Amino acid sequence: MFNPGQLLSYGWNDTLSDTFDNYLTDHREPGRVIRVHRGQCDVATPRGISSALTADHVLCTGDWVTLGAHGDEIAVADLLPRSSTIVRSSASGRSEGQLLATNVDTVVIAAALDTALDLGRIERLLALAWESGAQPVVALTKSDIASDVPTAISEVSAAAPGATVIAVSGDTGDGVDVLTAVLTGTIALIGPSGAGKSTLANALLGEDLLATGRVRDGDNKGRHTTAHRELVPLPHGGTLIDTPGLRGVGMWDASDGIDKTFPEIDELAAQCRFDDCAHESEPGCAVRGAIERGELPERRLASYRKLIRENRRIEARTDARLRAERGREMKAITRMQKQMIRSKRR
Ligand SMILES: Nc1nc2c(ncn2[C@@H]2O[C@H](COP(=O)(O)OP(=O)(O)OP(=O)(O)O)[C@@H](O)[C@H]2O)c(=O)[nH]1
Ligand SMILES: [Mg+2]
Ligand SMILES: [Zn+2]
Repeated sequence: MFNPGQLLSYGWNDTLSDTFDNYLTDHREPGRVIRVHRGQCDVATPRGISSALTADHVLCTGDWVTLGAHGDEIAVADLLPRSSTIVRSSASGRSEGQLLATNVDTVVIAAALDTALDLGRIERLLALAWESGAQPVVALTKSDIASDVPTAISEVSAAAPGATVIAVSGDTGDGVDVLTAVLTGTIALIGPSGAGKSTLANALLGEDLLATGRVRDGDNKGRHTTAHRELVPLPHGGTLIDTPGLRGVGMWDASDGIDKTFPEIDELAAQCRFDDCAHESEPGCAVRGAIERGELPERRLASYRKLIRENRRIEARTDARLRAERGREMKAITRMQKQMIRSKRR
């Protein structure tokens, strides 16, 4: 029988054991990526943490891999299929998505109560989280210095159907037990810089393992203290991925995630008279009806529209890139065919 050793504290389970059966030969070892550097990564293995070359793989913290010998060094041999991926459109605006974390079961969206609530941002992060396949939870952090926690909870809950909203303080530990109770498997903390992700992570870990940094005076924005995505084992089972503060959160092929973030709009839209209702001034529009009756905040519809529009733009850009790639492939094929014909003539 294979002995997972230290991998047990990095999320190893029976399902993984079955999956790895297809990958593990005599010379391969299983591992989980805990941190990615340039061309290299730190991997948890049955025997401890090992450094490995990434070879040609595009890896992310949370990935399950196999390791093999590569000359004198160790390299990642296989990347196993991911059970979930958190992806945003890359900050540089290129037409590729950027992976934030993989194989995550619970996404903890951190929003601090020392700044004005940004419901739109929370909805963005929820769309990303739902799209990833993991279960989102919203943690309203710094509850110890908040003026009106109950109002914040009810406002955020209205913007987060299907997700649990919990007020916590990484400083005093308030609410941390409630949060722990809803977390399963691998959890990833995401949110803006200064939201208190690393402070909360330390509270969940029960020790100050991760660096935290003071926010700026005046606007309470963070200083991007966490620079790397990092996976650490939790003391009572499960694993945690802390991530650097997000500057912008662009949608990335997230139409399902957006629908799950706004389920009530989807439901109402099904009752509109016209199938292609844009919920603007069409007669028999159930969405506008709900807004007029005060049942759906206008803000929710505007936020939904914004994310849908953005997602379409990204999709169009990706399509353009794929078309261009296909065009290049076709040209290469044509060139090859011409060369073949020429060489036959010779
Ligand atoms: N009062 C109070 N302050 C907190 C709490 N959580 C975090 N802070 C403070 O907020 C600041 C930022 O906390 P971090 O945990 O570093 O924030 P972060 O989200 O990890 O930020 P980045 O790593 O930059 O993305 C620090 O000064 C923390 O002490 C809390 O629950 N209560
Ligand atoms: Mg941090
Ligand atoms: Zn309508």
